[in-house]
Amino acid sequence: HRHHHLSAGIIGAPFSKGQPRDGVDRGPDAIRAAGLLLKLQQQGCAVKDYGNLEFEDVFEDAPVGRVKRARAVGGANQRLSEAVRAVKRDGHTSVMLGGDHSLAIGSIHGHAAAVGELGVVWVDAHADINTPLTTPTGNIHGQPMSYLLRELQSKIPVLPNFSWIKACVSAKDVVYIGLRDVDPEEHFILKTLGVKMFSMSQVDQLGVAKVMEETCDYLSAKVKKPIHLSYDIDAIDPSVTPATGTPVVGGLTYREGVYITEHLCQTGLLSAVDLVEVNPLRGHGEDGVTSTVDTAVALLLGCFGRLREGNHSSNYRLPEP
Ligand code: Z70
Ligand code: MN
Ligand code: MN
Ligand code: MN
Repeated sequence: HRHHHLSAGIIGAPFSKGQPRDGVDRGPDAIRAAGLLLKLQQQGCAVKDYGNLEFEDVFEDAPVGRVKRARAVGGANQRLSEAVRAVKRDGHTSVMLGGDHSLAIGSIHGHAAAVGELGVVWVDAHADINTPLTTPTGNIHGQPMSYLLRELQSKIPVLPNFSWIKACVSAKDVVYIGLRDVDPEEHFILKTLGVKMFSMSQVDQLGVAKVMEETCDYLSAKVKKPIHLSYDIDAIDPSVTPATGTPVVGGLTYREGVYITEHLCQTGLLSAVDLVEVNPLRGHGEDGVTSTVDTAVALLLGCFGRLREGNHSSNYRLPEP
């Protein structure tokens, strides 16, 4: 299987207002500084860096019910949606570097606007499916899936700067992997809608290879739709990726995390990727940040054809003596 046809369109989204901690807006530059672009190019991937999005300052952004900073989050995601749509129009696999996970609203919305129906693989310790009325924290990074799922729209109240959002994903087209910190209200939603999920228990039970085989069989059962991978770095165990806002013990190993990306790349259906919640101001010191950022890069390289067995380009010839 050759991968020279792959091209990445990279969008930096330095946005943190879907959650309360400073630093997650530094994720895109930290991931670039770890050599993402050069490493992608070295493995034969064409790369276009669209740079970092600039988000308007919002001066009056009082909570709406429980929901915090709705105007800022709504506006940022509208901008991101347009950017992802443009990257897809240009023919690239979209790579959105976050920023917090509220950015999945705009990323998935723009991807769906460009290509139509999607399969979504959501790799995360958390389900991020609270509605504005169930959220225990008010943080929108714990809610993005609720705005995107058609089946939940009757439960979503009007929010400022959210009126542009069109729910564009069906519950049957979503697979969760890595869950281990799910609120009761979220668990009710997942079970009521029958959302496919592989919690950490199922990863333990089945192994990651079986989880990925079942994930791809499930998403491609009827028609092969483009896949959107939304990867929260906190899915990986905090012993490996501590530099994130809400680390949760008992996560995916580095190897399991990378295997997910290798497998999805091999389907040939991977059409957009989010890599979110890398926070270089968290984690315990420089080593924790380096380990987190290097893991994020390894996950992205896996999305673009890197195999741990090694790779070579199709036109390589052994040197003649
Ligand atoms: C909780 C909420 C969350 C990430 C925390 C937490 C959600 N369920 N997501 N950290 N990345 O606030 O809704
Ligand atoms: Mn998340
Ligand atoms: Mn998470
Ligand atoms: Mn391929």
